[in-house]
Amino acid sequence: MPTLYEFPPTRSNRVKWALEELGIDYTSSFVDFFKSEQQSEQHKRIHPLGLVPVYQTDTYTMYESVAILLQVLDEYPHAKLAPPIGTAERGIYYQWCVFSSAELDPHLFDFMKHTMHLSEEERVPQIAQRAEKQFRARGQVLSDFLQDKHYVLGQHFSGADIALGYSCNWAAYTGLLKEYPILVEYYARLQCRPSFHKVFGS
Ligand SMILES: N[C@@H](CCC(=O)N[C@@H](CS)C(=O)NCC(=O)O)C(=O)O
Repeated sequence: MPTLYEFPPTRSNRVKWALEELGIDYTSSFVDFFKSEQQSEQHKRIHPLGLVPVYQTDTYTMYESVAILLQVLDEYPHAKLAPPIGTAERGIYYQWCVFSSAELDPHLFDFMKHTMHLSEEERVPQIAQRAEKQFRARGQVLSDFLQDKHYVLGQHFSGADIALGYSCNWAAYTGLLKEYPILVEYYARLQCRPSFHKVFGS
């Protein structure tokens, strides 16, 4: 049985959501950030940077939340959460999966740190302002893309919605999502999924 090394509600939830959508059995290994377990020698043997998520099966060990998501959804093609390789839909799916971790997450991370998580003395307003500006540009691009769509691939829910849905969850937490009614509605649709509740709670 595969193992997900996780610390909810961090980016390990992106992988957990994919596993719950697939309905496969897996073991959860809680990596306690409050005890700095992610920095332990034991954890660094499976993630050299001391991060989560890590996904381990009998045959491989992987990190990077979106890469793991792409891999597990390909392993279960009957779930139809990943379009066939080489199709136009597959290209769009790749684009938005990567967009979530490459274009949205870094700015959400900086904004969250410098407005919420760091102590007042450690916060740098210029970093928060820059992160907000960068996120807003990207949020608008995503909003424009989704304005006439139910999901990234139209009516069909896919892994791209899991990848972006995680970023929307993060953006809602930071207060940045509410500026985009289309994204708020999109995120509300994603929240209706039973697997969302299993992973994120109410
Ligand atoms: N690009 C990586 C980012 C992984 C990452 O930064 N994980 C954070 C949680 S969201 C972490 O493990 N932080 C622990 C630490 O900084 O000590 C991914 O998407 O998996």
